Parts: sequence; structure tokens; C-alpha cells
Amino acid sequence: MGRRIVLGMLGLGAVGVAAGRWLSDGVTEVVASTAPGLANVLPATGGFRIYTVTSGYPEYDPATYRLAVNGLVRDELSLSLADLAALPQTGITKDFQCVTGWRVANVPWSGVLLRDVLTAAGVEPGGAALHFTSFDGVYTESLTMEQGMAPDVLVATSMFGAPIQEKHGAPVRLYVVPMYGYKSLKWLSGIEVVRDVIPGYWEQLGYDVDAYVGTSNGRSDDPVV
Ligand SMILES: Nc1nc2c(c(=O)[nH]1)N[C@H]1C(S)=C(S)[C@@H](COP(=O)(O)O)O[C@H]1N2
Ligand SMILES: [Mo]
Repeated sequence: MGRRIVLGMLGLGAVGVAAGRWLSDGVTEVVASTAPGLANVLPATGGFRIYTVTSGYPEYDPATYRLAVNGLVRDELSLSLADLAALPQTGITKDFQCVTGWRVANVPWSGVLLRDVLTAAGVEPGGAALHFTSFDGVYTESLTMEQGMAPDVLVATSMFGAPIQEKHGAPVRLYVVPMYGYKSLKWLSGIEVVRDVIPGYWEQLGYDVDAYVGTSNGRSDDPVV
């Protein structure tokens, strides 16, 4: 996957790092703050800003990548990329909106609906919420089960007709259509079915757990649905 210098591995957390350097595709300024979207800002591409709270993109091997689905489920799953590709594929073209204000219109995504993954695992009684983890080792997210079972929440493997790029969360990220971008966790490695919502990374720092575009976080953006 190429060598990466990941500052996070040197023990530099995201919040609290005033500035750093990240060396990969050229030298890039990395800044940090406590706003979801102004964490570590790498160069903008196609209207997107690239965010990571760990000062780089975590490495993975496509051959050994697995998405773990566990917790209150009938069958724990460990899904390879081939397993994900074998599940029903769904395409969704919608806007991507960050709570800090930027929006990219009409982004084509595809992958497996989260509800299809959950159905394959079989949610047990009492499984009322979802806890998502990233193999960056830091970022987390949450949804209620009802939110996660909606027909516009994608375990995305493709974006703009191509495999998701590393900077956008390769090989697998969430895309939660109706919510601000911080819900769309990158570098997805785990989906745990739990009883109660566990607030995610930015939510522990004060952002709304229910992150609907247009009604949350004191913003009034046009909804993307
Ligand atoms: N693992 C991880 N996922 C993340 C983030 C992050 O810092 N780390 N940032 C979130 C935020 S605030 C936004 S707006 C989107 C940005 O997606 P992009 O980096 O592909 O543009 O990713 C979200 N998912
Ligand atoms: Mo964001």
C-alpha cells in the first residue's frame, strides 16, 4: 500500500496538536481544532475537504481487511471485501454536507445498505443502537437502530464509480445521507450492535448525536434528502 508516515503513530493525537506535517503526496500542512471538519485538513479535492483525526490515512491490506459485525447479533460476521461485494449492491447519489458549511452536490456512492448487513447478521432483541469503529483507532460514530435501518445509510465501497480512495476512507466507509458528514465514518472496521447510543468522536466534544442536515447543530442548511 506504499509507505505512510502517520503522525498518529508517534503519539500525536488530533485534538491538541497545534500543527504538524504529514508526508505522503507531497508535504501538507496539518492543522487541528475541535470542530468536526477542521480536525486535520488535507488538500481539498473535488469540493471535498479531507479530514482525519489521526494525522494521516491508516494503512490496510485489501487481502486481510475485514469488517466485523458483532454485539447483539445472531451471527457475528467478519466480512472480507469479497463478502461485501457478494451482498446486494445499492447505489445512492446525494449531496455530502459537512457541518462546517461545505457541501458537494450529487456524489454517486455505492456499496451495501447498512440494513442489509444488519439483516445478514440478525439483530437480537435489545439491539437498539449501533457503535461504529474505524481502523484509524480513534474515530467512532453512532446511530440508533432505527436510523441505521433507513434505506439511505450505506456501507460504501465505491464513490464516483471507483473504489473509495484512501483519503476518503478506503476500503469501506459509512455514508449517512440525511446527516452531517461527521456521521459518515471513514476506514470502517467495526459495527457493534448495542443497547444504547454511545456518542461518537465529535459528539463527545459537543456536536449533536442526531445530526440531521438542516435541523441539528443550530444550522439551517437545506436537507440533502
Ligand atoms: N475516521 C474518520 N472518519 C471521518 C472523519 C475523520 O476525521 N476520521 N471526519 C468526518 C467529517 S467531520 C467529515 S465532514 C467527513 C469528510 O469526509 P472526507 O474526508 O472524505 O471529505 O468524514 C467524516 N468521517
Ligand atoms: Mo465534517
